[in-house]
Parts: sequence; structure tokens; C-alpha cells
Amino acid sequence: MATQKLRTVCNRDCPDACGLIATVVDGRLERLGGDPDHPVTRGFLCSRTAQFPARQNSPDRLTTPLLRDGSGFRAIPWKEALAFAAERLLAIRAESGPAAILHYRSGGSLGLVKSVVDLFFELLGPVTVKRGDVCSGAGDAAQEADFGDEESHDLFDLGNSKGILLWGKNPFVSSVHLLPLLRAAKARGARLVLIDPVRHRTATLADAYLAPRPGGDLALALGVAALLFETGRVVPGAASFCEGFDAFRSLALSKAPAGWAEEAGVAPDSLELLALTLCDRPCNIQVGWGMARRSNGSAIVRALDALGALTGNLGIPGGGVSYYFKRRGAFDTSFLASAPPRTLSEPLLGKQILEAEKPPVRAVWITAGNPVAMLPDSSTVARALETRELVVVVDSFLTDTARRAHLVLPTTTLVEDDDLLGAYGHHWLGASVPVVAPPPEVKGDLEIVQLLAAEIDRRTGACTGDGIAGKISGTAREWKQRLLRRVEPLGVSVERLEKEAVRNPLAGDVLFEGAVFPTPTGRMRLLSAVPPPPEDEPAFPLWLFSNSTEKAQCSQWAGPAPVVLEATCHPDAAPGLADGAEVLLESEIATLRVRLKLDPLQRRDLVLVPKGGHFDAGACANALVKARLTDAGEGAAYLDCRVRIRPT
Ligand SMILES: Nc1nc2c(c(=O)[nH]1)N[C@H]1C(S)=C(S)[C@@H](COP(=O)(O)OP(=O)(O)OC[C@H]3O[C@@H](n4cnc5c(=O)[nH]c(N)nc54)[C@H](O)[C@@H]3O)O[C@H]1N2
Ligand SMILES: Nc1nc2c(c(=O)[nH]1)N[C@H]1C(S)=C(S)[C@@H](COP(=O)(O)OP(=O)(O)OC[C@H]3O[C@@H](n4cnc5c(=O)[nH]c(N)nc54)[C@H](O)[C@@H]3O)O[C@H]1N2
Ligand code: SF4
Ligand SMILES: [Mo]
Repeated sequence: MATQKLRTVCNRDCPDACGLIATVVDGRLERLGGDPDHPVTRGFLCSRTAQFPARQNSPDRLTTPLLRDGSGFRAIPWKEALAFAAERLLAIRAESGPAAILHYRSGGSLGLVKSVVDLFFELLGPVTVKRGDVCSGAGDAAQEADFGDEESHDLFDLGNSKGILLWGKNPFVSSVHLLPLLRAAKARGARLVLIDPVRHRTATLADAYLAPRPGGDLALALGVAALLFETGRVVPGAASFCEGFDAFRSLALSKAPAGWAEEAGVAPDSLELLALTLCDRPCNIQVGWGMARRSNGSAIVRALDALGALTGNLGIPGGGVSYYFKRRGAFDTSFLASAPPRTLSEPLLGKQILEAEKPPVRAVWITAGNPVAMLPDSSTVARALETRELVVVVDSFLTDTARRAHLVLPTTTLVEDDDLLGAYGHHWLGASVPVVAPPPEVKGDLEIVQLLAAEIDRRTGACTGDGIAGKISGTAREWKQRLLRRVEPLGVSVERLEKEAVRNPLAGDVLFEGAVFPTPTGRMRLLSAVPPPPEDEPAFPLWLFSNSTEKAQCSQWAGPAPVVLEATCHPDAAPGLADGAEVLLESEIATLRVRLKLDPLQRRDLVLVPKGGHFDAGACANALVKARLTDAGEGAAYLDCRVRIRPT
């Protein structure tokens, strides 16, 4: 038996971009562990990826192209698959123009070489692509509006913080490599405060826990601001480095702190707790990505940015309002984006596909996404795909989305990947390399579009060089070199990244030093208006939370996928119903059978189900979630969903 230990990098949509050590026995993946030499990974992995070998070796893995045949699929060779796709795409382009083709790429893998797939579609078209971002659109827009940029202090700068506010953040599930830093901070006496309507394990790590009303954070933050103004604790320079200072002051003081606390659903002394923690500088605010998926989500993040500013926590070590790390920042993707293509709003994708005109969307090509399970209003997304002339899905499993395709193309997994990764939770870069060979008929996204381009060129009579194939040619390694052009002179080569994680040399340690911001005036901008609080919906009194769980990466489950979702709530939210009972969870648009889990520690106005799941199995949160936009950034307001629980 030949046992090898091989190094690669995790490409999943996760802040951590871990260094992986794969144990490979006779060419088969047996174990995945964390790279002990990676400064953030520190030798351990999350449970979902530690369990990945079972998924890698699963009999459900797609190993050949599949063509729709009546209600099922039949396996076909690549030659036939490529001919079918090229013929249909070219016919649709010729008849309706390239905008009749939608390319939807999501976060199944975050590798940068996958942007060559975008380049292919740009050259074929430009085709229609998505606009907005269901994941972080609202928060991105907030930080860009306030600061003119979106980045974070170095992760290890948390070592300087005296206080850390975990605002809508559950590191035990969504960013496990933050935990060692939080534990170290606590051990040296830093104060940790968790603010989250859902009580979860992170509450056990925090010194204090606040459970505001869902979306009540805006009122909570404005209440803290009001208290800071009233008690003269706003830092003296704030008016000079903040645009819109007076308007923000009026907004905060439009209500007394106690009024804001009531609106936020917290006790009035919670405001003082937060004010004290923030004023004991330096204090860092860790802003969760999920919290902003609300109709006031962008305003919430802007209010947190404002708190960082008023308390003098911007531009200093140990401070900052950390939402995102520029994971693409080191890479040169200037080969992309020429003519602006037609766009459809991602959160509203199902409806917009159905309604698009001039031209209608006739074909949809899906890369690294499972929109039926993961976008809001699953049924409409499903219907939108079911009614297209051509749907092609590139995936390694027959997902809810792939089942609606005419053609499914089998692709590589995270241990067969050959790519470059940045992280949205720290500044280290990495290169993934295949540690096992894919099954013989499985191809990476890059190879798939290169083969398709050659087939298209052959059919259009394009010669080498003036066709598409010539413009996207090159091995994965050559594309990696091209992407690294900017940082290669600073010592970040492919060879080096294949050996070790390297910190992005373009990223600083402390953001906005001297409270100078990359806005036109050099000052940060404070929010001046807020969306109205959401109205009560008496028929649907509970807020539906669909949070990340440790068992899954979005729709990719580590073990067997659920056939019935577990729904957790306070006993008073499901009066007369027993723990473990099967009940109906109803929203305005759908009903799901779920298994009830009663938890007296939760707020009485919410119910919690896992994010992701399987739509066709009747176990997918997004069946219940209406498609709605966030207040800015075209995010999806997943968490504005209201539901009720009924007996079966
Ligand atoms: N295990 C696991 N890890 C993941 C993922 C996964 O699917 N599984 N997904 C990855 C992806 S794609 C992303 S973008 C990130 C997501 O990372 P996060 O968005 O941080 O993860 P979530 O658990 O969805 O949300 C974090 C917390 O926000 C809280 N929250 C929701 N609404 C509010 C509110 O109104 N106020 C406050 N204060 N808190 C609120 C939720 O209760 C939850 O505990 O995680 C990544 N990591
Ligand atoms: N209700 C609710 N819905 C949510 C969220 C929520 O909090 N609540 N969170 C949202 C968030 S944060 C996100 S980021 C989205 C995520 O939505 P998606 O990105 O659609 O989610 P994934 O389940 O990661 O699906 C990606 C698919 O990519 C495939 N894949 C993996 N690697 C590769 C590869 O290298 N190439 C190709 N071609 N395919 C690959 C996987 O097998 C999987 O089927 O979901 C959003 N949906
Ligand atoms: S999913 Fe995230 S935490 Fe888990 S191994 Fe990958 S990068 Fe690390
Ligand atoms: Mo995400």
C-alpha cells in the first residue's frame, strides 16, 4: 500500500481557506486534516470538510456527462456532450443574440482560475450574468458607502483588542479558525460580547450575550450612538473625519436611548454595556455576513461602522469594523470585463429569468451553484429552469438544480482542484493542487470551457488565434501565473504557494490609519436615513432563521442530507406541540413538514432551520423564503421570512 500525505488548499465558500493535508492511500482519499504550518489553519479543520472523504468516495458522485432522456438521464461520452452544448448555444446565439444565454456562477468553489469560465462566456457573448450578491451584497454596499473600500485589519491584529463584539456571528459554525484567536483574547482578559437573536454555542464563549429582536440591531446601534452623544463619549475628532456627522447625530438623538432599546428588544442597560466595551479602546467589531440578509441589513452594517467611528476605533491597532477580507485583492483578473453585459438580479433570479424580454433567457449555464436550493423562492427558480430550452449544469453531484438540466457535466471536487485561493477571513493566499486524480471522465471547469471553445470554433470556422479557444488557452498553472502577475515581483510565486501559505503582500495590518479613508473627501460617510422597521405580520408571527450548520457547506451536506428539516424554537412559539413532533412550517409561499426541537433558551419570536437542504426532498429552507432585496447592494433578504407553526 502506498500512503502519501499531500498538501492542498480548501476551495470552499468559507472565510478560512485552510491548508489541507490529505492522506491518500493507493490513489484514494482516506483522510483530510488541517495543515499545522498554516498560520490560520493551525492543524485542524471544520467538521464538514474533515468528513469530506465520504463525499469524495461516494457512489453518488457524477462520473460521466448526462443527457436528459425523457424524465431521466442517460450517460453520454464527452464528444457528444460538447457537440450538443455547442450546437444549442450557437443556435440560440444566432437566433436571439448572446444575451439569451445566462451564465450563473456561484460559490461552490472560490478558486480564481474559475474566472476563465467567465471569460469564456464574455467571449461567447457577452451573455447575461447575475447582478448583486445574495451572500454579502448588503454588507459590501454598506462598507463601500462608508469607507470607500472594504477590507479588514490583519486577523492577528485581534491580539491587540481589549474588546471584541461578535455581532451576528457564530464562529463555532461559520468560521472555526477565529476560535483560537477569540480564546486567546479572552485568556488575556479581553471582553467578548455576542449579539445575536439566536442563542448558539458562541454564547458560551462570550462574557456577555444580547439577543435583540431580529433586525433590531439598527435600533440597538442607534441607541448606543444616542447614549454616546448624550453622555459626551463621542471621540473629539469624529466630526472632522466623518461626513454627515450632524445628520447622524440628529438621527441617533431622534429617540431616547431607552426608546431605541425597546425597539431593539433589549434591556436599556444593554446599551451601556456596549458603550463601555466600545469606549474601552481598542475594540473590534466582528460583523457576521448573515445578519445583513434583511431589508434593513445594509443600514445595520452602516450603523456598526458608525459606532466604530464615534468611539475612535477606526484606524487603530486592535480596532476596526471587520466584515470582509479582499480575497481577490492580490490577483490580477484584468483579463475580464470588457463590454457591460445584460444583468439579472441574483436574489430575484427565478422571476427575472421568467420575465426577461428582448431577448428572453433561452439557455442557462450553471457553474458551481445550486440556485434551486440556495436562492430564495426555490419553486420559482425551479420553474424558471424547467421552462428553458437549454440548461447545462457543471457539478459533481446530481443536485436539485442539476436534476432540472438537459445536460449535466461532471466536474472535479475540492481535492482534485487546481487553482488559487484568497480568503475572506484573513490575508493568506494559497494554491490548490490535485491530491487525487479525478475519475477518468471527470473534468475541471477550465478544461470544460476550453474543450467547448474548441468545439464552438470548429463549428463557426474560427481559426486558431481569432477564435475563443486561443484566448482562453493555457494550463491551470499558466493561468495561476497570470493571476499572480501583480504579486509575483513581491515574492508570491505559484511554486511558493504550492509549498506554503503566503500573506498577501498588498494587504496592510491596520486599515485607515490616521482615520483617513479612500473616499473622495478622505472622510468616512455616516448614514443619515434608515429604512422603517419591518411591519408585524400577525398571520405569520415567527421570524425564520436559516443559519449555517456545521453539518453542511451551503447545500453540500457532510453526511446524509436531511429528508425532514429540524426546526428549533422556544416552547411558547409552538404551544401544545411536543419536542420531536412532526409539524407544519408555513410561510406566505409554501409549507414544509419539519421536526420540532424545543429550546427554552431561544427568543419566542423566531424559529431556526438549517441553511441549504434538499428542495426535491421537501427539506429546503428556501422553499419558504420569498425573493426580496436588501435595502442596498442587491443582497437577498433571506432572513425577513415570516412563518407560523401548525400541527399536521
Ligand atoms: N459550517 C458552515 N460554515 C459556513 C457556511 C456553511 O454553510 N456551513 N457557509 C459559508 C458562507 S457561504 C458564508 S457567507 C458564511 C456565512 O457566515 P455567517 O453569515 O456569519 O453565518 P450564519 O450562521 O448564516 O449567520 C451568522 C449569525 O447571524 C445571526 N443573525 C441573523 N440575523 C441577525 C440579526 O438580525 N441580528 C444579529 N445580531 N444577528 C443575526 C444568525 O443568528 C447567525 O447566528 O459562512 C461560511 N461558513
Ligand atoms: N435560506 C438561506 N439561503 C442561503 C443562505 C442563507 O443563509 N439562508 N446563504 C446564502 C449564501 S451566503 C451563499 S454564498 C449561497 C451559496 O449558494 P451556492 O454557491 O449555490 O451553494 P453551494 O451549496 O455551495 O453550491 C454550489 C454547488 O457547486 C458545486 N461545486 C463545488 N465545487 C465545484 C467546482 O469546482 N466546480 C463546479 N462547477 N461546481 C462545484 C457543489 O457540488 C454544489 O452543488 O447560498 C445562499 N443561500
Ligand atoms: S470549509 Fe472552511 S474551515 Fe472547513 S476546511 Fe474549508 S476553509 Fe477550512
Ligand atoms: Mo456566502
